[in-house]
Amino acid sequence: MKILQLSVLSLFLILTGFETDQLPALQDVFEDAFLMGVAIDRQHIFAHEPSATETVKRANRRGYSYQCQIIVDPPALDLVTYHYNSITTENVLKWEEVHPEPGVYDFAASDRFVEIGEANDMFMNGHTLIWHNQTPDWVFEDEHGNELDRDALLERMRDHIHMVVGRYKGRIHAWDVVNEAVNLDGSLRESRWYDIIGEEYLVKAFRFAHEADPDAQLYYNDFLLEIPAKRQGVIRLIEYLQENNAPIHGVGSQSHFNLLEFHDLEEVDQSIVELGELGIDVMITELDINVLPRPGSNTELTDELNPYTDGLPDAVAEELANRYRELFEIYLKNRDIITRVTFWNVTDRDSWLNYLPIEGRTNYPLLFDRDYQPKRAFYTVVDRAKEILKERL
Ligand code: 9MR
Repeated sequence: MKILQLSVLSLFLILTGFETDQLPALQDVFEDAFLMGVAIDRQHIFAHEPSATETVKRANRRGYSYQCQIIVDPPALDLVTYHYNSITTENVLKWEEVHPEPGVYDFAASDRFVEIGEANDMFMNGHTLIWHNQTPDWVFEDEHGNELDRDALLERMRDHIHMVVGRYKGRIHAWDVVNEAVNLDGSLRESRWYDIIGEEYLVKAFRFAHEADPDAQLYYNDFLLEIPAKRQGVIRLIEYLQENNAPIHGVGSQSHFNLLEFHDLEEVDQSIVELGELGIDVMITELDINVLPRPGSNTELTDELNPYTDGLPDAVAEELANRYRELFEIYLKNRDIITRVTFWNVTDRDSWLNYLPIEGRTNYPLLFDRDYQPKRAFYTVVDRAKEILKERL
């Protein structure tokens, strides 16, 4: 009798959709593996302040800034708090946004970011302190427009890091201290930081961040670490930091992939293993898969470069799902090395790949579509992760 009652109850639950309605949360599926994170921006941070539609500055890949409008996005914030246990600032802690003019700091967005993280008990990553991009020219110049000397720039760097990291001491858990300092061939990028201070700017940035918050986790972050020459350059950079006693605790592999020219998966795997040998945390920090053709030097928007304005064809959705599955198989295999996997943006609607390197395209790089719904790639990743993690129990 009891058995009959139970099966009637399960039938009822199945028929009413009670069990299937509850979408698995990524943070639960991957709980035993690594943190699951996402980059958020003003439209999420101010989601519950509907009057906060605003125009902000964005830089394209040539460093040219343009204005764009941000419209608040409450459903996306709900999705963030449901699925993720870590958040990263997409833009609001970059120099040009948090410190737009000499002596002028704007912490409104980052304060709110921290409140959201604390209210939801999330691991928070501040992106980024020292970068060649989205850093105003005045940072490198005196009041007459002359280039600063080494000591003056170091002082400016110290003030900025102390102010920003110090404000969130004990609250923001981790920082991408230096971003993208290495060229494709493995040499150091000749940014203005490098030109004026020399390679020691790297050590100094980490020291200043550590002074400002001795408990914060401090990371180096870069892209295309799947390419051996670049990876070797990043490994050399980290070893240089370690030899000079710079407090570095982790390395972020951005992981911006392209569906049409996908990296050799063995190199993806190899890069995680080799970075793990440095003895610091390894994170996947900006994961997405661009499904559109890469424009090369073209800057004109053409139909060829924007083929899926009416939706993603089934075959491409399938390919995207398979690529994500293969990546997560590698991440899960290396789960003793990887501490966090962070997606770069919440839904296809807010991905940077819609407006960079060409404005006005319709891209589909993430696990959630423009209507906040999980895509085939979401279910493929979740199902495979459940299988793998169950096998390992
Ligand atoms: O997603 C960011 C976009 O909104 C900005 O306009 C762009 C400007 O350079 O930066 C994007 O984020 C980048 C990140 O900070 C560093 N790695 C590459 C990311 C994508 O370009």
